[in-house]
Amino acid sequence: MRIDEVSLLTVRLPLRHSFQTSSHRKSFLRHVLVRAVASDGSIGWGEVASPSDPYYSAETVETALLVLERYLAPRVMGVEWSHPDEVAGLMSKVRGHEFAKAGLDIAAWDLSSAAQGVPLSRALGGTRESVEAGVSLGIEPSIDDLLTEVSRHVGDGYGRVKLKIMPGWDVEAVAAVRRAFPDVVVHVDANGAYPDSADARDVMRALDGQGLAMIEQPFAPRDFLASARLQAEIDTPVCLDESIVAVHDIETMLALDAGRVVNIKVSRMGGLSAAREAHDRAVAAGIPVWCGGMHEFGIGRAANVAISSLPGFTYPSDVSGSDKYYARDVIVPPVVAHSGVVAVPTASGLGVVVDEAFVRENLEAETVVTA
Ligand code: OSB
Ligand code: MG
Repeated sequence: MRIDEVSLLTVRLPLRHSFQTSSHRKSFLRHVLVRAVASDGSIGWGEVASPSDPYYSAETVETALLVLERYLAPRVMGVEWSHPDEVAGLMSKVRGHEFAKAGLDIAAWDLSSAAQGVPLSRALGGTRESVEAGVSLGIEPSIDDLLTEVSRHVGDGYGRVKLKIMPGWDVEAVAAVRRAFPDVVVHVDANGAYPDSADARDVMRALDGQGLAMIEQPFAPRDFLASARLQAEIDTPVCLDESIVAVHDIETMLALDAGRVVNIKVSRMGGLSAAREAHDRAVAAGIPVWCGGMHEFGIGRAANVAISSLPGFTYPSDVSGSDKYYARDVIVPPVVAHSGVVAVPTASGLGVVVDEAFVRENLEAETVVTA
């Protein structure tokens, strides 16, 4: 295959419910959709799910646009390839910028699986026909508001709930949810908000007694040692998210016993090729994985569903239905969860139809890169 043209479409969608993590609050999202045109005229879609601001990782929407336009698209365009892993290889000279790379990588996987006439999930080695989804709930103004949110999603059939925590919003909020919903699988995600301090370790020890499935990213992304010291003190598995940007980071985690679960995010790792490799490495080491999300629009969401169909994804993924976040999605039909389960598309490629008219109605900017 050969990609001859890449359009970068910056699309803005409002969130149905504003979302707060330990670092920031947002009420709308801007993602860059990647429309790659192959030499045979076929079209592949990808999504850059970077947040607008550099608070989750160093990337932003603007850095992704710059790096795609100036470095990544020119490296990939006009080059013949037979497998999307080669596209990841072409981009590997560029250091970092994983979210930007993921946009083009997903488009390449879409093109190649569609050309073979197989669903993306099968092209990746996926074996499941449906995947279990969980919801990620932000920091709410009060514990009552949080309980209302949990109740709404449990009522929708989701059986796994992730609660965002930060210093001052942790043990009490989690205990209230545990009391009200003792049968729901709960885990917490700190997005690296805790310092490596005695106070933070007290909080983690208190959380350790709450029957949580895992504690996600308690400490700063590069602080594998703090994470390892905590894992040695508590029984609850530590899960790493922001720390795992490359497969090498999984090796570091294993060598230090800095965590016992990996959140694999397609965006954070630079695409589906890297996510699949991370899955294989974790499975070989006996480490369970699950697929994290970045509030993706439908294209990135479909990629997350596809990777979640691989056998090592044994814990419910953050691939809730599009309706959790958006009144209307960029794909038709949107991703739908029934009783917390999402069907893996059976049509070839990403297996979803992009609503280009709706994309254009919500377009902020467009850049077309040609060879
Ligand atoms: O840490 O998993 C995270 C969203 C933005 C930034 C970081 C994270 C998240 C989520 C979203 O938790 C999960 C989803 O897409 O449903
Ligand atoms: Mg996380």
